[in-house]
Amino acid sequence: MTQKRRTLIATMVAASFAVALPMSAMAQKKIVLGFSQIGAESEWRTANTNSIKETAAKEGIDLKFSDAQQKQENQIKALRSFIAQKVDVIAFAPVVESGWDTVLKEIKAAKIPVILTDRSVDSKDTSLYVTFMGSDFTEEGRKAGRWLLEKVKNTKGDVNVVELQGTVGSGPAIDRKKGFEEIIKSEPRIKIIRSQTGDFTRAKGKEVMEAFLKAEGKKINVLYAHNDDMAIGAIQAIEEAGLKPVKDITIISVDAVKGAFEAMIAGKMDVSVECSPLLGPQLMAAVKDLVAGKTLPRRIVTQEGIFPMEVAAKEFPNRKY
Ligand code: GYE
Repeated sequence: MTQKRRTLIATMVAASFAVALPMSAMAQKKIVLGFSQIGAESEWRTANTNSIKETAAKEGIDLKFSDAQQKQENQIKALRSFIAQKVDVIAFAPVVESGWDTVLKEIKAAKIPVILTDRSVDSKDTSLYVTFMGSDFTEEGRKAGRWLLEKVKNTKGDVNVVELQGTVGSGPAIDRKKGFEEIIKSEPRIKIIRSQTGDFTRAKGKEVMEAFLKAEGKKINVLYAHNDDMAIGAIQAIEEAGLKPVKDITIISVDAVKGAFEAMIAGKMDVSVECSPLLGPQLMAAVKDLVAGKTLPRRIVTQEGIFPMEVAAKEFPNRKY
């Protein structure tokens, strides 16, 4: 073979590779992600689901999405079905903190990596999951508490708080209570006179606030709700009882979803502590990194702020959820 011919063949082979490579890349198997969502209990959750679905589609990840309707048993079933389907990665937002060890061990035995998103688990064996990405709920509770301390610092007399807790046993309910209490204990005038779960929904928030109003009436000075949906339900109850939110009862809430901004602009909510549901991009990035064999940080914390009603109208156009 002449030198010239050899070079020609070499060039042809190289050229055919150049064409063949992107085609084989295209034919490459898509990453399959099993995601078990808690439910659709709040505006926050809907935004979270949308963020996850949209980003998976954009990143070309095959998402197996399952809605547990706020029941742990449904989540456990979904996780087991992801094992059976041999997905590449499992991610889930655990509705409550406890009771996951058995299923997490099954997943580990199947060698499927687990990412916790939004809420965490209380498993002692931290090798059962790779990372936990989401907010610092205790800090959110502290932010709510600090806002209240500042609000009452030049006033006199008791500050009677009623608290609407999130889902019993869930990370955000436990930690938002803890963080708030940690801060308000420095001011003995602030007292939580009633505290009950409203399960993070508007309907329950309204129902429980009605009961609080019946029992305590005008004694109530402040409502601390663990999410905006419950606060919005409670605002309805307050108005129906002939009282004025903000004026008669200070309303403090968490999430800072659009509904809260609308309430603040309407003068019916004092403040909402931000909790971002837009976890899709960081989740999909983590899934890709995992499949590529990279090591993830054990904890990925979402950065967030706090929005009092005075800034609501100005901030509203910038809100994405
Ligand atoms: O605050 C609430 C939702 O886990 C952070 O769940 C989430 C909480 C959020 O239902 O609105």
